[in-house]
Amino acid sequence: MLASEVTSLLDRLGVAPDCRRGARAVRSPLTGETIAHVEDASPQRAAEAIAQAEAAFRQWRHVPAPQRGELVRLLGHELRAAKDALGRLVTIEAGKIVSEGRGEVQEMIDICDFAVGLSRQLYGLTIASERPNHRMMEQWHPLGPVGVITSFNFPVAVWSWNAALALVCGSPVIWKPSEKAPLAALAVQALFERAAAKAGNIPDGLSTVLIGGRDVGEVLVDDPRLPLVSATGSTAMGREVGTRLARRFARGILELGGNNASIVCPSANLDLALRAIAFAAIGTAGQRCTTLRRLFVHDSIHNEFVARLKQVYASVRIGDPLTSDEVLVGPLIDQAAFRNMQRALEQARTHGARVHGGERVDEKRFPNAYYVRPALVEMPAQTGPVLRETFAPILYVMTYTDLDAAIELHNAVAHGLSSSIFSTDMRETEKFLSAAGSDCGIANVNIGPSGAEIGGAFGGEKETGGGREAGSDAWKAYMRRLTSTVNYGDDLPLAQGVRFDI
Ligand code: UN1
Repeated sequence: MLASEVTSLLDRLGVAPDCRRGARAVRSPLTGETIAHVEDASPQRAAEAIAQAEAAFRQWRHVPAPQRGELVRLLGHELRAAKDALGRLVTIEAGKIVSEGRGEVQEMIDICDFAVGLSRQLYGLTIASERPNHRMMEQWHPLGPVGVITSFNFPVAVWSWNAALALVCGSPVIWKPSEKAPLAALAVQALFERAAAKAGNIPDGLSTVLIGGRDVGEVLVDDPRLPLVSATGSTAMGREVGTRLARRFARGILELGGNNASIVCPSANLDLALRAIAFAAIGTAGQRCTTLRRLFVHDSIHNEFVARLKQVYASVRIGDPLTSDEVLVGPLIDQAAFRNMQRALEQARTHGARVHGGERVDEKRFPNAYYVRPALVEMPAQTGPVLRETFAPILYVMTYTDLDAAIELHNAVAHGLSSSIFSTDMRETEKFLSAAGSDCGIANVNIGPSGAEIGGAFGGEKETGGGREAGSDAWKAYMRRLTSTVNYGDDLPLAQGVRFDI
């Protein structure tokens, strides 16, 4: 049933029929059924794509950046027109609710707009020289073809954060999407090609999709013609990618998940905190890298607040998001995700947890899809599974009395992606944002840790990998920096007063 809807969505999005046959079955987490087949790229095709990207780079780097921006403007235009269809495909392929599927496409449109503006603002510097009649400057030049490896949970937006910037910066993009969500990637490639045809004079191979598993990713990571690889996924994956990139001195942008926490202080607006925490912990069925996974609640409000949270967890609507807009929790991506969740809950119990929810629902109706009630887990201490990221809707709740101690605990995990504090006391909020506060790449006040806008740099510290994508000056990663000193005089004064008279 879903398969025929997918066929018509792919038709509408312009995905050619020959991209839709092959040995790899694509499954929808909504029902577990096979919705399409695709073909993996052979190693030969991957090598060809890299050669083409390199050739495209030689042309594209000469195109003035504002003209490169025009291509990204047209891509944004295609995305606007396709927002409903592509959003729905994201829902079917990744399982997120319809509003989040559309939101993901909006995030792509937003970064295109950002990149178009940026295409006239790839600013360098002029630097005061210590030598008379000399000028120093810094220029930014295109870097070269960029490999982008993305994960199932944001199957298209993460590509766009990288691609929109890379393209205006003069760098072609080769994309290996998650093997769990290749259809949305093929659709985005079709939209890109439509934009390229409208722009005219776009070199072949400026943007390519390579479907496949780990072996295709490895080709991108190891090829010396790709000076930058941006990879989103598990810390285990990132550790390997980072090491292999370091071996050939390539750059990496690593975005490897988080074990994100929030602190709820006594002065917080608890109605607001409740809604924010529900979205951050339950939204996307806990499958965002920014999902809220740990919650520290002040002991003076703990019982009241946790009672309210329990009500939300017990009543939130779970199910196939295509059937009703009231569904807020879609399925887990697959059986492995379900098993990981159950394993974490089991371990939590051995650490003294009280677990509310977490069980499978709708199993009879969907024997091959994995819907769960989100789990609220009261923990006596930050131990066992609380210390790691489990990609599922589990919120571990702990109590605290002293904010400094809570911040210590907050930071005492391996990841450092996102964080937040709920408080109306500016001494508390400023402390949380200070050098001695949250050690994450993102720290918010009175909102949850997820749902970032594209204008800020996105990414985090420690085992999150250190990369930054999207806004602020993240564009610099896709360019190379050239420092130049120009002597417009007739003397040759040397820096640092060095004398060298011949
Ligand atoms: C991810 O889960 O990989 O901040 C990215 C957010 C989204 C992006 C999440 N804008 O939650």
